[in-house]
Amino acid sequence: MKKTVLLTGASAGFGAACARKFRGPAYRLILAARRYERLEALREELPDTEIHVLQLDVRDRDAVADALANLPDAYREVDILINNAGLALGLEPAHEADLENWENMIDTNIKGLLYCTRQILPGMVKRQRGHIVNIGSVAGSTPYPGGNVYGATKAFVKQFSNNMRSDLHGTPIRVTNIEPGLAETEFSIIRFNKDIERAAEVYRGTQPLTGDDIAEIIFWVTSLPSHININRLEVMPVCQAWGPFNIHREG
Ligand code: NDP
Ligand code: 8X3
Repeated sequence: MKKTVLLTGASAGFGAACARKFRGPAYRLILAARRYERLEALREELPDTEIHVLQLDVRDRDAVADALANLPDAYREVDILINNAGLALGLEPAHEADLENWENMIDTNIKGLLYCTRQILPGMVKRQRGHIVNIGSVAGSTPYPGGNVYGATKAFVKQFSNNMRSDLHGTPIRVTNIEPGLAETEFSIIRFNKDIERAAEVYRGTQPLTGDDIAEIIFWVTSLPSHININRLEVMPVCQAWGPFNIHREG
């Protein structure tokens, strides 16, 4: 049976890579993000795939509720929710960090994820089928200087995933938290406010994870036999061990 996948943050990085990985006749995709033209470009790139494009800011509670309550008929029954939209802003220590950046990360990484989940989950429970894949981070477990609120939002995502799985115990619904380490996407460009050189320095001399690597993992966890639940999956490139500053660089 064809599965419906709701993918937040589909306009770049892991999300766009997931759209490409889930292309084809087995899935119908709801692609959500703020940058509508990027989503339209993806739809044009994937003509063999049923796609509904949703311009959505996950921080807007009413907009999320409205958009997800009024999906076109064919897309109403979401089988897989990939809560991927998220960001880090800044790397300043807690005593110097920008409060607006903190609020933005909390609103996106925590509250946005909750708004989407709360809207989609009742239907999954009613239908007795579904899989929620949250995108956490190694930063949710490993502290690092300047990771303060970003890491705390991802710790929230990890524990919320665990607790949600407890709530759903006894149902067939699966919950997975994917926890990537160093991955080259637009993540650092956003974190450093479009300072391209500073962002490039994060990956200099390394072979980081790619969006395709993470999409492969998400596809795998959602394709496993239905009695298997991957609870947490932490993944780093080989050049990284345990923290964003513990990276082996060539040259
Ligand atoms: P990118 O910056 O490449 O992509 C982020 C995506 O999130 C974009 O599609 C962006 O779309 C979307 N997004 C951001 N804010 C909002 C919002 N308010 N409403 C809707 N969509 C939003 O980064 P990644 O692909 O790397 O990041 C994806 C997830 O992976 C994030 O949750 C991030 O924290 C996590 N992660 C990333 C790692 C990395 O090293 N790259 C490692 C571990 C976790 P738009 O701007 O169009 O709205
Ligand atoms: C992104 C990975 O290590 O930069 O979640 O926080 S890290």
